[in-house]
Amino acid sequence: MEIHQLQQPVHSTREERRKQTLPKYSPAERDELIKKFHPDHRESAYRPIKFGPNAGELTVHELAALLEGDSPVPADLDLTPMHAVDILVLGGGGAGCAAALHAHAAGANVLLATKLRLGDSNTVMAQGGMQIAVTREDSPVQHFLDTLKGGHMQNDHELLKLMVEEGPGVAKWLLGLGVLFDRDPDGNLHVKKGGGSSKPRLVTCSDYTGLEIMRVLKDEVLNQKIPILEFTAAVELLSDEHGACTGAVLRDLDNNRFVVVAAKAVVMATGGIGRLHIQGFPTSNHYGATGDGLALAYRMGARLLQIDTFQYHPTGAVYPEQLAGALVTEGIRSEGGHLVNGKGERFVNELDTRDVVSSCIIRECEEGRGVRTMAGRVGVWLDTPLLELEQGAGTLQKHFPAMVRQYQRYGIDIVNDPVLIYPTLHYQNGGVRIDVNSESEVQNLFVAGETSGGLHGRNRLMGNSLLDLMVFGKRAGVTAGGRSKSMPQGALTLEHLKRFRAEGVKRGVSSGVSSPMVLPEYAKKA
Ligand code: MEZ
Repeated sequence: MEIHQLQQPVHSTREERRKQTLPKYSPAERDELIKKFHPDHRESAYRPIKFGPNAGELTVHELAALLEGDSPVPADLDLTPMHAVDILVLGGGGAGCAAALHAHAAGANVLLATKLRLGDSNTVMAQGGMQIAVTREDSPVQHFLDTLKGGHMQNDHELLKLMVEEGPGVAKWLLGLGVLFDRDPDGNLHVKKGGGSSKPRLVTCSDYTGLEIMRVLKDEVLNQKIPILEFTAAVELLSDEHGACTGAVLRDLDNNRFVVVAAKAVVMATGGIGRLHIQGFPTSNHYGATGDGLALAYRMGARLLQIDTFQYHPTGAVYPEQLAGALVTEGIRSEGGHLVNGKGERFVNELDTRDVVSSCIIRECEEGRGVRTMAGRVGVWLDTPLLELEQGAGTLQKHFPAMVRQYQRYGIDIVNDPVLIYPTLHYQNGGVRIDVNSESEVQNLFVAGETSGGLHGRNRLMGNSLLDLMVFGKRAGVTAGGRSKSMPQGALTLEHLKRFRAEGVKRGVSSGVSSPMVLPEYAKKA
């Protein structure tokens, strides 16, 4: 059947659905749905990690292989440094740039190395906003409670408290740097409501919030003349005789040569893991999101948290094939867009938390109420034309210009036609355990942003990732930058790697996997 014919039930049921209010599921129903349909609960997707700090714990096969994989760095590599700095920042996304700027402001000599171009990151993929309690009707306490509930009460309370309390300061800093957040007619910051939140709390830049923030951060890194190495990927960390972090081995992707950097402290902000395509899921993540930081920190001895839980964003594009996995912002549901199955029925309150909504979409598809494309993908509809009816003609173009354009490029007009969606691998809920200053269990190894874990519990709320990057990027930069002034450079060794390799041999593990992955597997086959 042609896609237009498949869309008919959405058009024919729209008027009826407009009168409907769907109740939210009870806590018991939510738990049951998640256990039955959420990909985190597919037992066959998991196995215990064989060695290292998280030995015996379960994670997905793709990540376990990466953690147990072998470094490309030979044990006898000449460790004469090509660069010697106070702070080495790994990663050129939001957390990396924030850390670099704050370390620089603290008087440290900073080098920022990034595997692709400055700004290529999941930060730019965060479309729908950043949660900050900025209105009179809201408070950091309310933000704390919503986030805790969304995270199934598994969030680190100390980290969460800091994040919500420091939110307003982050908004001020970004405004000062020139981020053009949306405003109300009276000039106040305009806020929108996201899934799982009790109050409108998302500050936005239309549907390209992360892109706008990144534009400004990139400019500022350049303005401050912070040295940058682009197309240079971190492939190993360096340690001294006490196991503290003292720098990194990078690989110049232009000529494949190793680049040794001595640093008094390293801030790892290497981002997410979507390009591992866990359980075969498509992803909303950028091309470099291969979980490199997790593997590097792990063999240094840093413990990982909650690495058995991942976020599958409910609305990833299914059609056209070229967009498979691309994000369709939660903002569309926040503004009233219905999720509709192949029979024209709504099946979940669209503003429930992401894990619940995704579970319900998977349920609809598994139970035969989904819509199959010619390419064999399955999904349900997101009724975008409804927004024009409810909020007036021109709403989509005004509030979601990036989304309109994303589809227009393929001849699809989301003003008149709904879009087909299915959960897409979006975020790694867990990551490297950090303290309130973003320091991992390895001394002088700081971790910020998506590579870190604990803050979001088992399900992150929309918009909390952008705030996380800014708060903990700053904390890493300020602490590492401040500390570096009174600290000598430690010795550069690969002792941790020798120990890790020896443990792997002892456990009989020889996976043959090179780790970190650096670029997705399919990039290497191309
Ligand atoms: O925080 C996010 O994941 C986000 C803002 C995504 C979106 O749907 O726009």
